[in-house]
Amino acid sequence: MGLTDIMPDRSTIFALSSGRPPAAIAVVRVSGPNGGIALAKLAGRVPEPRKATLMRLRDLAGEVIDEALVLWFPAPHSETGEDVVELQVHGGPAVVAGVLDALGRIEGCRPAEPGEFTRRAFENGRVDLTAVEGLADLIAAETPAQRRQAFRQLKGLIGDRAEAWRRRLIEALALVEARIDFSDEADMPEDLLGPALNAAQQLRDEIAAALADGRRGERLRDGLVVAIAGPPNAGKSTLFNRLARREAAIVSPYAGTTRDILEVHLDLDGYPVTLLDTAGIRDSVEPVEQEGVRRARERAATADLVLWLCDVSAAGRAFEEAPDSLTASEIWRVGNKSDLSAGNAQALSNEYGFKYWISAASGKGVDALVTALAGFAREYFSAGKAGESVIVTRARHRRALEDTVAALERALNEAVRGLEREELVAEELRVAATTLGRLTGRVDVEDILEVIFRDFCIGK
Ligand SMILES: Nc1nc2c(ncn2[C@@H]2O[C@H](COP(=O)(O)OP(=O)(O)OP(=O)(O)O)[C@@H](O)[C@H]2O)c(=O)[nH]1
Ligand SMILES: [Mg+2]
Repeated sequence: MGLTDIMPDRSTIFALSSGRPPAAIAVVRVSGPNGGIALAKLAGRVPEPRKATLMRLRDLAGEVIDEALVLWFPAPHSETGEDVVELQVHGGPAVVAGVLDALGRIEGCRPAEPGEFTRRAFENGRVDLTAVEGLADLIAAETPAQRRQAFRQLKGLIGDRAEAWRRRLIEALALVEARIDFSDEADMPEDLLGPALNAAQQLRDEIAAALADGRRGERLRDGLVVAIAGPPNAGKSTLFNRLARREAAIVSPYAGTTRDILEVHLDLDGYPVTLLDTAGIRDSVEPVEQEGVRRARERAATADLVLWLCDVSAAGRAFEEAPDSLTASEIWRVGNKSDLSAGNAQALSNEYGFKYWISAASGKGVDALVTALAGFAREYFSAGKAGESVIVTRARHRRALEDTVAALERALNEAVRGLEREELVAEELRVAATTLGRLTGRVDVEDILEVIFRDFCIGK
């Protein structure tokens, strides 16, 4: 039983699946029991399954709307598991409106809600929850690395792994339950608990190892956070705009210009980076600026990397200030306004410990900084064991796996406290299987248990 078998919605849904018209081509999809009827009404007949067929589409009054490439996927061999029609029409607004209008007039057909096609695919067991998320990530992917990760997830990298773990867990559970149920029988194998506990231990270790990934998968989805911070007027917003390649932030000669945190998404060598511009950090009595400084400190503290920017022409003042209060895992000191500095760049740079020496206004030295940022991102995302893909890409996955490990831990602890506690062991294994099932949306422990018990041979 799937999660949502309780009240299946039998209506036939349709939607424009491609982007906003006008476009060369628009794709309209229909899914549901009346898909064939709808197709017959619009195109006059239902073509051969899975074969692109050129057909005239007519409205209900018989007027031709367009000539379309039509695809017919009868259930269950379709994306949603239902009867599916795909109409590739010319992507003009009036064509699309005409097709949608004609479909809306057919009995049992209605416009789809957002995500409803995918929801039906899930309800009909065509995809699991992690694949649904992978699909959403693939559509949202902005960089090649994000795309690759999303595609792997769509194709079951975490879903298949979780399902295999869950099966093994339920097999272990079956052993424990068999011991409880058949403990009176003389010819019951002696040790059912031992193998069950071994399996539980192994699973706990494997899942814990998958969790120890430095959260790289989640970061790849959201982007590595790089915050530009530093004293007021250092040129933070100027650098931010240069990296963003647009005038996103207000730049002015007045210290204390930026108050809110600004954010842009960058693609650095295929890796996603979320770049933040923050308020210049200083003691201020002005309440709005104070709040800006508070936010700046907070976001910089949790960033993966802080670019601590200083105005090198303000010698002896601002750039002495060390970002002591910042607890970010990595901080690079960047000297800015090199064009205004008369002194020997290298000497100054060494003296004040600048890692980079740039002019945000002219762009000098910024390329080297960008290259270093890309290198930082690449290193961050490829820090794992060679050839091993991260499987956890969302907090939801992490929570489910952590809960599973905790339940396995409790099961193992119960077993240590005495073999007579097998009922409690079984209970915790059941909890572990259910939490793991939340990951993929499969929660049918009983079904699998039955299958296992059917070929369980306890002297019978
Ligand atoms: N000569 C020179 N001026 C620069 C450079 N970078 C920024 N400036 C100027 O410095 C002033 C402050 O720049 P901003 O980018 O607003 O500085 P900020 O660090 O964002 O300032 P706050 O938001 O107030 O903290 C502006 O007048 C910029 O034009 C640079 O590399 N060289
Ligand atoms: Mg600013």
